[in-house]
Amino acid sequence: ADLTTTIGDFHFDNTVMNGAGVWCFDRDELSAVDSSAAATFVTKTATLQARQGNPEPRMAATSLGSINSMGLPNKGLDYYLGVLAEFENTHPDKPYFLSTTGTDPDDFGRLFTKIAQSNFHGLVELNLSCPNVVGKPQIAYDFGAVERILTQVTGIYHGALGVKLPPYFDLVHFQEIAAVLNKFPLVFVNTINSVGNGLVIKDETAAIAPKGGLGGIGGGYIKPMALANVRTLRQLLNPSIRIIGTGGVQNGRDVFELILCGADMVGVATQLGKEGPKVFARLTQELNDLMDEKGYRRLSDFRGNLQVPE
Ligand code: RRO
Repeated sequence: ADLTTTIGDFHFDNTVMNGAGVWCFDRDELSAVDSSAAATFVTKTATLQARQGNPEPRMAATSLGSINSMGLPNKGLDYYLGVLAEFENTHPDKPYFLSTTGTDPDDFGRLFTKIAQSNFHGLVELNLSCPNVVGKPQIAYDFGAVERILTQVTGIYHGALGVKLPPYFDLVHFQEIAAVLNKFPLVFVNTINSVGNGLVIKDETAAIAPKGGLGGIGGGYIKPMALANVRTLRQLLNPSIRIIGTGGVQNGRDVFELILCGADMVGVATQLGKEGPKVFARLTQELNDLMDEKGYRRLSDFRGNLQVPE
């Protein structure tokens, strides 16, 4: 089947990619995803300065998914811009994603001034949903803050821009975030980040150390929330805003369901961590087989076509 997809003016020859945070910390990890069947990659979320992140243990896998409180460890914006320049030179027709965020209100202007002055010509994913920086709330649960940041960023940066959102759980919140996002020339939203501040226990001890054991939940636990967020935002956002669906993908059927809810591209994080970059070839094959069975030849044959019983 034809698994090509489009976000803004960018064309991709497949529909699966990594979710930010997994297999994207440095050039070696990004290179492994680049060489896999993935359509492209997104970098680890970059801040102005490199960060060490939270104390270990800060990530744990379970049979049902994962918990993490990494705390935004990354090599800094300049590093990722440098690596992206290499990949963009080597693969001029392959679009890449840079993930970035601020930890202070005045970071955003500086980040996007730097990106605008760089040679980067891919897509920027502004992460408004990190749950794990001690003392910093998830930005996108504050709708006024989202509007202020996007007003500033879109005044500085005119390249392809999208946002990474946390899961929402109330229909009023879906309406409020969509109303804000629809005011800006975004080309995509990526939904969802991990479900913030869950708790996993092993024996009598929290599985991770930071924040008293609380961390972002990923994997199979969160697939229903990912589907609901993709579906509902697809119904509320301007049609020009494409959707990257992320959350709970373990097999080709999960990729199919996110697209059925309206996703244009699908992110894989927890399962990529468990399986490594060969996961992309498996997911691609499984999606292909499922589409063959159903007689679908391209993603647009079923994208957004979720049926609901009468
Ligand atoms: O680094 C992290 O702790 C982290 C980030 Br920035 C994020 O956006 N989502 C997540 O689950 N972990």
